[in-house]
Amino acid sequence: MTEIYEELIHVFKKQFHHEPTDKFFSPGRINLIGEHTDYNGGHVFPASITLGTYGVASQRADSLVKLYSTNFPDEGVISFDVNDEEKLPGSSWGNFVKGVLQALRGYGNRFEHGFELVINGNIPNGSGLSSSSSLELLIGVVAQKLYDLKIPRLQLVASGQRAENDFVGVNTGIMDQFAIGFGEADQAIYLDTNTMIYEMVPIHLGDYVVVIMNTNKRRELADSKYNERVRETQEAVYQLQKYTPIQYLGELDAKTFNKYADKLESNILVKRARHAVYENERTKIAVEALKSNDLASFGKLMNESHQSLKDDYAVTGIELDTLVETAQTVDGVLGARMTGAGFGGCAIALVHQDNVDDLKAAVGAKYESVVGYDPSFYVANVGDGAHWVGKVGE
Ligand code: GAF
Repeated sequence: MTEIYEELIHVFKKQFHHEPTDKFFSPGRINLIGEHTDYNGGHVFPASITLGTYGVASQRADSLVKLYSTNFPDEGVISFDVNDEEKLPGSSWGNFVKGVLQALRGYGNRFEHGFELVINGNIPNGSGLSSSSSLELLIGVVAQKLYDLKIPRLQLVASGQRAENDFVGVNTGIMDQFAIGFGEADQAIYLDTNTMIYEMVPIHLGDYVVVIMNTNKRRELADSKYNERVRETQEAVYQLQKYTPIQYLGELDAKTFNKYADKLESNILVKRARHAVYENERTKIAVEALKSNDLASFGKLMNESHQSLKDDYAVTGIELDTLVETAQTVDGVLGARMTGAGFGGCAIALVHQDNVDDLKAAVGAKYESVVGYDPSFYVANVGDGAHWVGKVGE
């Protein structure tokens, strides 16, 4: 970690000709179970991981923001006024920064000065481990520290989500930003996205580990398909409201849903809504299983979750299915499922530590033969949420 900051300070001095004042870190996340439930008012069970976005920054005397990422050197230094509301052209990562600043202003925060920021992220790009939310929360903690703002954590989290929704145009739920804003080492977060009540649950896996399996697939059209699922489940709610007074599918248990399912006007809507309802139920049971150290039941629910995301929600695809379905056949694997939005990105497997190499070998070989290129593997370590790391030089 020290080396990453030394390198960032070096790059900062080269770009801006003075030392930065402060160091920051913001993680990525995995979701253990509870997928595509957050915008449906259901439960989620994510955890922040030790991969993430590192940053060094200092405040400027004028109102300019100057950004540089060692991951995107071709973009060079991105520069704009801290209060400017225009989007940057194309898909510049600077738009996530602008989006968070705009959302923070919307909550009444005022910025007179700009800042300089150099970042490096080690979350694989487009992997579905939420590199965008990691950046959003990094900007949140940078603004909080540099401007000495007393911003409540939930406002930082909501600002990240608003950046994503209003500025970037993806209608995501709150899960990713919440996991990154509230994450703690070795704990998962059990969040009810309807009430926003949450509970930290220690992750005691004994001899088991969570392995992240990356499809290394470019996530084309992922944003538009994601928004399509949001629309479909909203439409299902709208149609069901004629029979039962709900705001979200997460308010329905499986029995009540089945009573009204045939009122939905298309089979597609039945499938989408069924996933949202059953996944929410599974998540509640899975959290109880983890609390009572019943990893076998937890693993089984992971498998069921993936099946539902494949058959009913249609967000997996050949790459994720190959990873997950192969992993499920390996000795020592208790369960496997895609994690995050899907359409590519990553899956996770709950596997005995002695079988990690078997998993990599079996899944790697099968994936290469079906998909034509290699997946990547990382053991997930659960680390702290977004935070100020310290002063430079301390
Ligand atoms: C993405 C979104 F950002 C989350 O809000 C969540 O909906 C997830 O997909 C699916 O569970 O990561």
